[in-house]
Amino acid sequence: MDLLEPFSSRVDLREGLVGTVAHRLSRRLSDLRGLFLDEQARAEMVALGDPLVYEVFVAPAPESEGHLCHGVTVLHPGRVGDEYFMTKGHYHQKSGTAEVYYGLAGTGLMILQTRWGVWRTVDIAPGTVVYVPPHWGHRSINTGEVPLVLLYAFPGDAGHDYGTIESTGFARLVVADNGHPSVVENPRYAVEIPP
Ligand code: PAN
Ligand code: ZN
Repeated sequence: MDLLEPFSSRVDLREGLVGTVAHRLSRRLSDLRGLFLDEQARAEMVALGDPLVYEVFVAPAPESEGHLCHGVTVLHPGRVGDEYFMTKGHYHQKSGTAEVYYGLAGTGLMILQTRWGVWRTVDIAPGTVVYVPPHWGHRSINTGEVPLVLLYAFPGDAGHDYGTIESTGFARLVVADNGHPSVVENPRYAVEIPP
């Protein structure tokens, strides 16, 4: 039996996760080609400075069965056209694995979607716990003016499928309408064909 030493990290609302951190993953707007509806606006923003959209601070839990991968996502405020900054979004590769998110700072939404087009949105703010049940794809969206900071934990063997969302998108977009978040149909959404 491999016995892992207990460890702890600390959440800093500006710095993300500090202390015991395995790695830090940064996504700039240049990494998010094709994610936003207004591709021209995205390309212009990349040329004008390529803002940091989000960072994921990953605690050093093994990515294998029995463990709990966890960390902190810091999603910055901003918009591409009318669309708020958001994460790429994914399904778990091992589809029957769930996830828990906990809102630490900022305000936003999570959009969750099944492979057959059922979608839901859930508001997230400090103190909100969101349960992402097995089989639901998920994406976080910052609809506020300050970073949206989220703690997450999911089974170590879950894995990530980004390709499906890259090809289908989510059924809904979250856009600013007179300064307020509005959930609208995604004209590019392509539902998957059930097997
Ligand atoms: C989270 C996400 C994180 C970044 O840890 O990975 O918020 O979002 P993307 O992975 O969609 O870029 C999670 O849901 N892990 O399973
Ligand atoms: Zn996930």
